[in-house]
Amino acid sequence: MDGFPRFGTHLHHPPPAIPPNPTINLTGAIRAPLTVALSELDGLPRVERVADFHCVAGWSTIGLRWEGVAFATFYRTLIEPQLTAAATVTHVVFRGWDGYRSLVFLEDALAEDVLVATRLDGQPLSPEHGAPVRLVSPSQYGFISTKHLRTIEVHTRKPREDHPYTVLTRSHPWARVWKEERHPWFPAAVVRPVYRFLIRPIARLSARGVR
Ligand SMILES: Nc1nc2c(c(=O)[nH]1)N[C@H]1C(S)=C(S)[C@@H](COP(=O)(O)O)O[C@H]1N2
Ligand SMILES: [Mo]
Repeated sequence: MDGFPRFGTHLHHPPPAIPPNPTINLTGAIRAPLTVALSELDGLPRVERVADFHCVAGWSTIGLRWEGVAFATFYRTLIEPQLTAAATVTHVVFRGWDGYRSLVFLEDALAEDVLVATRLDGQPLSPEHGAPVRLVSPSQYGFISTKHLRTIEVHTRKPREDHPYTVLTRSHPWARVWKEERHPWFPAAVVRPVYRFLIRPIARLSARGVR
């Protein structure tokens, strides 16, 4: 696709309101809930990654340049020291200020290309692409990459789904792009035409939400 559409379950809704001094809240298998000020990200090593971005629906944008902190660095520095004794984290939930959430295996979240991103193509993240900070996991389909990151939860087993997923929009737990893991049950060739049909209306509705 030319350009990078705003895309997601927000549809025509505008980007969520962000408080003046946003924090990332950490919860789950840690000793006590913790808030991380976004300014604390500046104290961590920053990285830049150029990557393609693939939505499970079938569109891709080539060569986006993200800047931020590697999630692995964020995890090792800010989360791991807070884990309760004997906690073996298996899953991580990323929640956005708009109520969106993604569920990721810890080992996938720790992959070296996964970022807590604050900038895209040399600019601070725009409201349509996830301001003030978003997850970016370019090797996985876009639904993993929660925008407007608000809360990170660490879990020691798979948490229960809190979304009323329909059969068709059920998400693949790994969502690896190179394996074309678009759907947990149906082969990619089956869901591809259905999802593709949805690209235009979703992109159009999503764009309306920021005008
Ligand atoms: N907070 C939030 N994050 C989200 C979504 C959303 O609706 N809300 N949609 C996901 C989906 S399905 C995709 S493909 C990407 C799209 O990112 P973009 O809008 O920056 O193109 O964001 C993901 N992250
Ligand atoms: Mo998507």
